[in-house]
Amino acid sequence: MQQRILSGIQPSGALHLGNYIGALRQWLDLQHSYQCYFCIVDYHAMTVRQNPDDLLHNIYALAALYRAVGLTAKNVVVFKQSDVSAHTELAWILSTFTYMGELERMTQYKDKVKQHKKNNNVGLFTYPVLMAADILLYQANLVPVGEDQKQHIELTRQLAERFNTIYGEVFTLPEYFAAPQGARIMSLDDPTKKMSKSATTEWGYIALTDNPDVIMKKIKKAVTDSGSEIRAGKNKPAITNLLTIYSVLSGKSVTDLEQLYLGQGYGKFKTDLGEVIITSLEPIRSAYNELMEDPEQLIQSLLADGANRARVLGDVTLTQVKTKLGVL
Ligand code: ATP
Ligand code: LTN
Repeated sequence: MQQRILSGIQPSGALHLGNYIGALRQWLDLQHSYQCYFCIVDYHAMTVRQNPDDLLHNIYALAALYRAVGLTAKNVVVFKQSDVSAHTELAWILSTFTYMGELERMTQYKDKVKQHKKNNNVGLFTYPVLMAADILLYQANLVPVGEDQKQHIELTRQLAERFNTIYGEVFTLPEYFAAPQGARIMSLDDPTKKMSKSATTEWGYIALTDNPDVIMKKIKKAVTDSGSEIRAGKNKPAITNLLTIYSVLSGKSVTDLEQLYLGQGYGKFKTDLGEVIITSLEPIRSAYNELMEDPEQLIQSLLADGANRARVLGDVTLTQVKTKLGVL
C-alpha cells in the first residue's frame, strides 16, 4: 500500500519563501510517491484573533496557492480542517493523554505567548494536540514541515505511542521530514528570527505573490553582515540565509555561489538573487492570480471534494479510537 503524508499550513496571511522552501517544495517532490493529505488548518489560525472576512479570503488564497505551486497530482487531497469534525473530536481525546509539562515545553507556544501577551488563550497552549490529531487521524507515515515544527512531531509520536501502549495499536507513528536545505529560512530584516507570516514588518519576508518590483526592493533592503565577502558561516547569519535561498532556487551549491561572487560586493549578488527569486515565483504568481479570479468555484470543487475524501479516512480512525475507549 502507498505510504501517506499529511501536512498543513495556517491561513493566517500571505505565504512566504520560508513556507515555500521549508514546506511546499518538499510536498511537490513527494506528491508523486505518496498519498497526500494537505490541510488548511483554519482552527489553528484562530488561536490568534482573526477578522472573519480576512480569514475566508486567506482560506481561498491558500487553496489557490496549493494548486498554483503545482500540487495537482490525482492522489493529492486538499481540504479545510474545520470541514472534518473528527479533527477536534480526536484532539479532545488526545488532550486527555497529554501532560501539562509537555505542552509547557513547546517553544512555539513560548514564542507565541510573548507575541500575544493579551490573548494567551488555552487554544494557543493546546495547539500541538490539535496538530497531533490532524496527523494521527490520517495514519500519516511522513510529515513534511519546516524545522520549527519538529518538536510538535515528536510530541505527536509520543501521544500515539502512549495511546497504543494503553489501548492497543491504533496509530501509525509519523516521521518528521525536513527539507535537506532551507528547513529554517530566516527573516530578511533580522536573520536571528525565522521568516514568518505574522512578522511585524513586511521587509522580513517575501510573499509568494509579491510582484517583481517589491521582491527586488526587499532583497536590496535585506540586512547583511559585517565585512563584504559573499561567504556562508556561523558568524554571517544574514548572508548565509541569502545564499541558502539562492542555492535552493537556482540549484547551484553554496560553495559554487561563493566562488562565483568571490571578490564581488553585495550589489551584484543581491540583484542576481532578486532575479532568481522573481523567475522562480513568476509562474506561481500568475497561476495564483488566474485561480483567484473565480475563488467560489475553486472552493466548491476543490475543498468540497477534499473534505469528502478526508472524512472517509478520518472516520475510520476515529471509530477505532472510540471503540478502544469504550464509547462506541
Ligand atoms: P505564523 O507566522 O503565522 O506562525 P508561519 O509563517 O510560521 O506562520 P505556518 O503556517 O505556521 O507559517 O507554517 C507552514 C509551514 O511552513 C510549516 O511546515 C512550517 O514549518 C513551515 N515554515 C514556516 N516558516 C518557515 C521558515 N521560516 N523556514 C522554513 N519553513 C518554514
Ligand atoms: N503547526 C503547524 C501547522 C500545522 C501542521 C499540522 C503541520 C497544523 N497542523 C499538521 C503539519 C501537520 C505550524 O504552525 N506551522
